[in-house]
Amino acid sequence: MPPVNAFLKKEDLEKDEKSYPLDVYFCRDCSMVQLLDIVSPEILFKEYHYVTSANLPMIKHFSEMAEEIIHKFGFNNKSLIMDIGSNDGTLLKSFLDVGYSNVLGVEPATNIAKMANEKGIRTLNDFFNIETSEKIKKEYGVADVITATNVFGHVDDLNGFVKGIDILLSERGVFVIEVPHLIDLIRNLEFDTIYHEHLSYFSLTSLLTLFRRNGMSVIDVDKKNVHGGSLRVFVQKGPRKEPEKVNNFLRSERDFGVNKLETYEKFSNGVVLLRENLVKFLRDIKERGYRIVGYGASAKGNVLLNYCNIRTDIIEYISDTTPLKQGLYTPGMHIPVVDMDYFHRDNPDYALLLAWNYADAIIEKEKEFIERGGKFILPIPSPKVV
Ligand code: DWN
Repeated sequence: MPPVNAFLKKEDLEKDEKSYPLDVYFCRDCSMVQLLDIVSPEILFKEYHYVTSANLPMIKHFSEMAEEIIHKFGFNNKSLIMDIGSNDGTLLKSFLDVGYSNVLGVEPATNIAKMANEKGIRTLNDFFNIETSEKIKKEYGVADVITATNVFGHVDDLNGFVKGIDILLSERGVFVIEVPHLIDLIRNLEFDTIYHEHLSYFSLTSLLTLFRRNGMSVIDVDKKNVHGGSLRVFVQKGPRKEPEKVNNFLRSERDFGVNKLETYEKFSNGVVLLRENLVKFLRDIKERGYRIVGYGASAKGNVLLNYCNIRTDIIEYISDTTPLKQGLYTPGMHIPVVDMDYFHRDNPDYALLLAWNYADAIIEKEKEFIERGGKFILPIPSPKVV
């Protein structure tokens, strides 16, 4: 599998393209699900094509998240609020908008950190680890709020990352992470969310072990319906008794079989079947003379296309709202990415929804396409036409 956010320029298409093993492992001891083939974060994140604010539903999601944290913990607006893996500063902007001006982002992608600073969101262009946490503490002091959304799963040295949080977090501070929930991934066959950027696939079960190991405690957990089903986990320093809500959650994960290898073997067989069904489904549509395009040039979409070997003979192009991706070609399958005007002018018969995690918002937004007879294909857990 090639790095699935590594979109290519036209002139790069002839060059040889790197691919890396993508095997997923299960820990019988703590139920962690992880990749063991680590692709250097320099390769994956230094130059990045994913921009949070290109996804309108995420702007709304993060403003609700900022409101919830302020409401729940009521820090004053002098508190240092940090976001790790802050991308273009979308979440931090939500804190700024409600008067919390002491914000700081940490973002490794140079091109994205530049966008955030140009928008006036103070952002350090760096990876977060123990060294950077000590540097930040010296310069900015301790933080009352530290967030990490769709970042925690991207980290190789998790213990080092958590130790860095412990250094930086104030005594009463809260660390809030948001990660895709392994249970949803397995239940809904969300195999396409497995790629090199995502080193770990968390359940509350595996997260609890990780935080306890590093002297921190989970004080609350909520389910959020973004990115195919996510966990929002609230963590504080020191050993604390887990609330009933956390224990109920752990019980439901055990009932699901989160700690059993056969849960993952069944999932794996389901993915092979999904591929057969999806490719057959798309080929039938083509044989009946209809045209199919892709909608949303997402990282997960590139996993799905590469795993199913779906090329331009089936998907002519993919439309996307991210200016950084438009005019480029997808890694591996080399499908051209176009802007939304192209899609609306072209009015194809079918659009394979490669950003299925935003299905509701996109179907709502593309009412005209549907009224003109256009149809969306939702690829997982089995092909469905809307
Ligand atoms: O974990 C990660 C998640 C948060 O974002 C990163 N590792 C990489 C990335 O994964 P992804 O690319 O699968 O994320 P999205 O947010 O599902 O990507 C959606 C894509 O679809 C974006 O390129 C934007 C595009 N889009 C669109 O064309 N029209 C999105 C929306 C909402 C739309 O209406």
